[in-house]
Amino acid sequence: MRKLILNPIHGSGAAARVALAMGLLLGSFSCGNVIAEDPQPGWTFIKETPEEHAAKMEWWNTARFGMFVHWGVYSVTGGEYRGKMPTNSAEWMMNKARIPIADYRTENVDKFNPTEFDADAFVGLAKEAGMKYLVITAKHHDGFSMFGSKASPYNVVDATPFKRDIMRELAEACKAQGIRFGFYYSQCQDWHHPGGIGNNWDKTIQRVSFDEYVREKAAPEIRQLLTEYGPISIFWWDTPRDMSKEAFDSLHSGTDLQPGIITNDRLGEEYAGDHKTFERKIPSEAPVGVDWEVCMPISGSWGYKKSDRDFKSSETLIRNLADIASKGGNYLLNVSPTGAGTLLPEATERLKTIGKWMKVNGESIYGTTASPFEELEWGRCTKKEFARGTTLYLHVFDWPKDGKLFLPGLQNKVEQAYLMADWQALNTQSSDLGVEVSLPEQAPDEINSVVVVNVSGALEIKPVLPTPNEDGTLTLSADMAYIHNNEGGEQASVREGRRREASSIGNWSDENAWVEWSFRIDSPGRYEVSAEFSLQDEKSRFRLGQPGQLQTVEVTSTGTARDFTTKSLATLNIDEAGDCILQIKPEKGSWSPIGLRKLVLTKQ
Ligand code: H79
Repeated sequence: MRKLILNPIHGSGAAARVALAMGLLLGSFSCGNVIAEDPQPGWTFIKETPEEHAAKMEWWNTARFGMFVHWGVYSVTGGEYRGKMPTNSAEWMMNKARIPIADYRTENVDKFNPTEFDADAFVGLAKEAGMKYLVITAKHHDGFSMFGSKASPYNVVDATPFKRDIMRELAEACKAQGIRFGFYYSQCQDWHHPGGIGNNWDKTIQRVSFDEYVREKAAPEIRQLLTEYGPISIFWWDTPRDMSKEAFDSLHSGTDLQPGIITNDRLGEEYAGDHKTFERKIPSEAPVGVDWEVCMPISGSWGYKKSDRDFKSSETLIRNLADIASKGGNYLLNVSPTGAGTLLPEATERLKTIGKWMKVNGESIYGTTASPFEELEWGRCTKKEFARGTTLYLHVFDWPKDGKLFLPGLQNKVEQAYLMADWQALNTQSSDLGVEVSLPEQAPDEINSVVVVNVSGALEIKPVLPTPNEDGTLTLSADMAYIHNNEGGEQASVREGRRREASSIGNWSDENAWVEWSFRIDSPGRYEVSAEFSLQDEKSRFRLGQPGQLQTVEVTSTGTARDFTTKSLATLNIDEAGDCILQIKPEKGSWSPIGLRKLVLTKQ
C-alpha cells in the first residue's frame, strides 16, 4: 500500500528520492523540489515510505496514552454566560449563546487570570497518570490564542491580565519532564477574525475572505507555534472545512517546520494525516491499516464547565485504556483547567488512580499491539511479539468465579504465566481448544487485573467455533454469519443494531446472496432450528440446512420489515460430532427479502 500525504517536501533524503521517483513518473516539478500529485485534485504532497512512516510513528505507538487539554477564556465563567449555561460543551459557549465579540472580551478575555496555574505541577500530574504526551488547545474555535501570538493581539499575553505565555510554560515543563508536546489548532473556525468561519451572529464583523484570515492569522500563528516553542511532536487540526489549494498548502506546509511531527486527519476532508481520530467514542472494531486515537473528555464537556460533574469513573477510564490498547489504538484523555488554572479534585483523583494502576501494569499498555483473539468474555488482551515468542497481557475485568481463565484457540506452548501485580506463578493447562489459566480466588485489582502469559514461537490461534451451551442451545447471531454477497455485491448485509442482539441481516433483496454459519457440535442428534426474523411481503421461501441437505422452508409475513418474530423453521439431524455448517439460500422465484436477527439451535 502506498501512503499518500504525510511528509513535507523538504523531507529526508529517502523521502525526497521517493518523491523524485514519483514525480518523474507523474511528471510534475516545482521550484527544484519534486512534488507528487495526490489523486485528490489540486493537493500536493510528498510521499513517505511505509518504513519512514512507521519510524516516525514509533514513539506514538509505544505511548498509547496522552493528555488532551481544553483551556481557553471560556473557562473563566465555566461555560456560563449571563447566568445561563447555553451548551453541553463549554468551549462552544460563545457560539451557542451568540455572544458578541465585544461582550466575550469583557466577560471572558478581560477576566482571564488563572494565577494558580503551575505548568510543572500540571505536567507532573499527566506524568503521574502514566501519560506520555500532552496536546493543548493553542487556539480553539473562539479564535483566542493561548500564546503570545505575533499575528493577532487577541491573545493571552497581550489581551488578558494574566499576560503569561501558557504554551511556552507548558512546552518547557514538558521538555523538562520528558513528555512529548503538541498543539491543537482550530484552523478553519475562528469566531473572532473577520475572515474566520463560524460566527454568523455578530453583525459588527466587517467580513474579509477566508484566504485573508489564513494569510493574516492562521498560517503565521502555526509557523510561530512550530518555530518558537521547541520540539513539537503533534499538530492536532480540528473541524475541517472546504478551502482553496493555497489556503490548504499554506496551513499544511507549516508542519514542514518540524519534520518528525505527527498530524491527525482533520486538516481537510480528504486529508488522511498520520492517524485517524475518533471523538468521544471507542470504535467497536479497530480500523484496518491505519494508526488511530480516541479522544474523550474525562467528564461531559471538553472545556471546563461549572455544572459538569459527569466524571467518568476510574474503572471506566482504566478499562477504556485497556480496551483501546487491545484494539491497537491510543487514548487521548481530555482534562479541563478552570479559570483559576487548576483541575477539579475529581479529575486529579481519577488521574492519580489511573497512575497507580499504570505503575503496576503499564507494561501491559506501553508498546503493545492489538489482541490476537476475537472476543474475550472476561476482558481484553494486548500483546508484544518477539523473535522467540509472544507475551500476552490478559486484562481481566471480570474475575472468573470458578478460577479458570480461558484463552480460546491458543495452540502455543506456554512457557510461563504469572500475575502482573506480584509475579505469583499461575498454572496453565493446554488442550486443542485453548489454554486455561488457573487463578487465585481473589482478584489483585478490582478494576483490571493483568495476567501475563509468555508463549513460545509465533502465535498460533485456531478460530474457535461457537458451540451449544450447557442447556443444549446455540445462538447463531447476524454478526456471526458469513454473508456471500455475490462476491462483492452489497445485497445482504449486517445492519448494526444498537445492541448486539438487535443487529440483523437486512437489505436482502438479491436472491443470489446467501449466508452461512460455522459452529461445533459435541453432542450429535436432532436439533430444532428456530429463527428471529421479519418479513414485510406475504410469503418467502428459502432453503436451510447443512451443505447438501438443504430443506425448503416457507415463512409468512410478520407485518413490516421491523416486526421481528421467532418461529421454528426445521429440524436438523446432526450425525457426527465436530465442525458443522448451516446455510440459508433464497429459493429463486419465490424469495422475498427477510430480516434475520438470529437462528437458535436447540437439542431435542
Ligand atoms: O475541541 C472539541 C470540540 O469542541 C471539537 N472537537 C473536540 C476535540 C468539535 N467541534 N465541533 N465538533 C466537535 C462537532 C460539533 C459539535 C456540536 Fe455541539 C454539536 C456543536 C454544537 C452541537 C457539542 C454540543 C458542542 C456544542 C454542543
